[in-house]
Amino acid sequence: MNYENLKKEDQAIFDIIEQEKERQINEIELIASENYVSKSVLEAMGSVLTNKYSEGYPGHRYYGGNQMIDKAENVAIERAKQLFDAEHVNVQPLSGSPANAAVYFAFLKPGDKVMGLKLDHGGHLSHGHPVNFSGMLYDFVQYEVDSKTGKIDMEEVRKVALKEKPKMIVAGYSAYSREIEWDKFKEIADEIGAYTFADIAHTAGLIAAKKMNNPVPFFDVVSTTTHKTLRGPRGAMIMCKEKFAKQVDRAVFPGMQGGPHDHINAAKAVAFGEALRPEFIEYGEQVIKNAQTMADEFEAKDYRVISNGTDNHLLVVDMTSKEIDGKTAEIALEKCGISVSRSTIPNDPNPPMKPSGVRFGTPAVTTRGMKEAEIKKIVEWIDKAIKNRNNEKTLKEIKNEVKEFSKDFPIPSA
Ligand code: DSN
Repeated sequence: MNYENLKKEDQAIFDIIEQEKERQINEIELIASENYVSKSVLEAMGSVLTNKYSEGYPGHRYYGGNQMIDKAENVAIERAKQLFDAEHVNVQPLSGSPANAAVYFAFLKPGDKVMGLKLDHGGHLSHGHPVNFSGMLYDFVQYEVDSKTGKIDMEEVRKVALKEKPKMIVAGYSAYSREIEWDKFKEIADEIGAYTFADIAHTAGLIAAKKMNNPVPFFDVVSTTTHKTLRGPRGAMIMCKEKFAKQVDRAVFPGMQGGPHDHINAAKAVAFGEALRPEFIEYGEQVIKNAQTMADEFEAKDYRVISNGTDNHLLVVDMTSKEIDGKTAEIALEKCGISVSRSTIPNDPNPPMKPSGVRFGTPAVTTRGMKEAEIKKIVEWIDKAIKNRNNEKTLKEIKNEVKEFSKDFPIPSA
């Protein structure tokens, strides 16, 4: 990306962008929801398409001059359909929570009963947490992971569903490391006549790479962000059965949003094009191998990994097994140039600001070309940092080593 003008016109923001670029280059990114876009995605995001207003949908806009915007949005829609085997796609949602709000708006009335996974068990705020619009507007009942296995027990889900008879069941999570039994969710929903809603924000890239099961062909509606494992611009989309197309589109616009972000939607098209290439299948496979290697390495060092492993791109580690909380671990690792996010563990006795766990993810490091050997090295550093969390000198030494190591793994868009 050429920032020549920015450098001349706005030194303050230019400097901040340069500093952030340096941080990304010199540090290791293990936040499970982050990734690095390609140069092509970045270029589309930085294009003149941002100048346009285009309320409505291709062929039916409320503003003139949308011939090219229509083409770009249609390319995004067609590629998304191909990637996920979707009947209908709306690429306009601005981000994950607004996409989920539009889904609820399309299928439910305020006060309707919905079933979602509890936040501290791996769910998302927008799946019914009381501080979120979802928990305030809808009557959410929550299911949990099994306290022994750390996995979702479909018999328990069925029991809650039969007892509560929700109008919609939500599956798909933010901090759950196992394959999801979409078919069983569908069976249970059919038993009680509930809608099925999958939020695949975290695993969309792995599903697109055909490395995890795809709920899109048989769930009523599926939302995803586009910037996590899918490696596109920051945004979202909704996929649904053709019979729900109208109500979903109307919920997004004019129900929830005004003008779509056309530059972002074009960048989504670019990212979907990249995800359709064979290299993306290799990427998805390596993301999972890296996460599994990381889980094995942590277990070998006596850390408790929730559910004893992972089937996807992330793992949640109970840091109290090393007498440290998630926040203190996050801060110690940040001092070493390793970014992670603190996380609750199932039935966490500690509060969300200082929870017991840390969530680690491999999408970003895999984009940089890191493989199993590098993951082992990273876990060595993490373990050393945790053990030496009060030793600023050691943390600084690790930071220098991380910086040196990172030089060999360029970031595509930096
Ligand atoms: N913030 C995202 C994550 O980290 O999982 C979810 O919205």
